[in-house]
Amino acid sequence: MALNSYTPPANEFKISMKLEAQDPRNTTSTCIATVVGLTGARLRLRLDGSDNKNDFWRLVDSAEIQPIGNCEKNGGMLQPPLGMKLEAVDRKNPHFICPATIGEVRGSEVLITFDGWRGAFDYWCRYDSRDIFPVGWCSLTGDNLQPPGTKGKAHVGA
Ligand code: MLZ
Repeated sequence: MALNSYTPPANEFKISMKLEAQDPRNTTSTCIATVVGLTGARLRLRLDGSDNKNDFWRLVDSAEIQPIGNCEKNGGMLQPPLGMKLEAVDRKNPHFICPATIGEVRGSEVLITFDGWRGAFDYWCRYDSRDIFPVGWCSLTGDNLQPPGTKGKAHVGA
């Protein structure tokens, strides 16, 4: 492996710019990421839908980051990051909105799994279902967000 030359690549990125990045935990998957920090010739990146616990750093000219549109241009499919978090209606107890995790994606369908509960409450729905919300939704609307359960799967990424 060659060392990098003494002429570092120019860093023309700005905070909050979006790009396509390989998911570091799942390198066959390309996701949308946001520049959340700049250090010299490196970018601090956060996959959209992920939290600040999984930030990663890439050199500005890394092949693992590409401009938006690159994946589609090459016939690829953008993916949500592994363990994208959300708040979801418990369809067996529809008065409850609970912390949840995407367990699997198939085309436009997503598998909703409830944090701290075994599979009994899981369901498949479309990605644009009105039963699923981004993290922070309940605190915006004033709905009561249930605490996670204490059984079964813990939170992915925690
Ligand atoms: N009382 C019920 C509520 C479970 C709610 C789970 N939500 C994901 C029970 O304990 O089965």
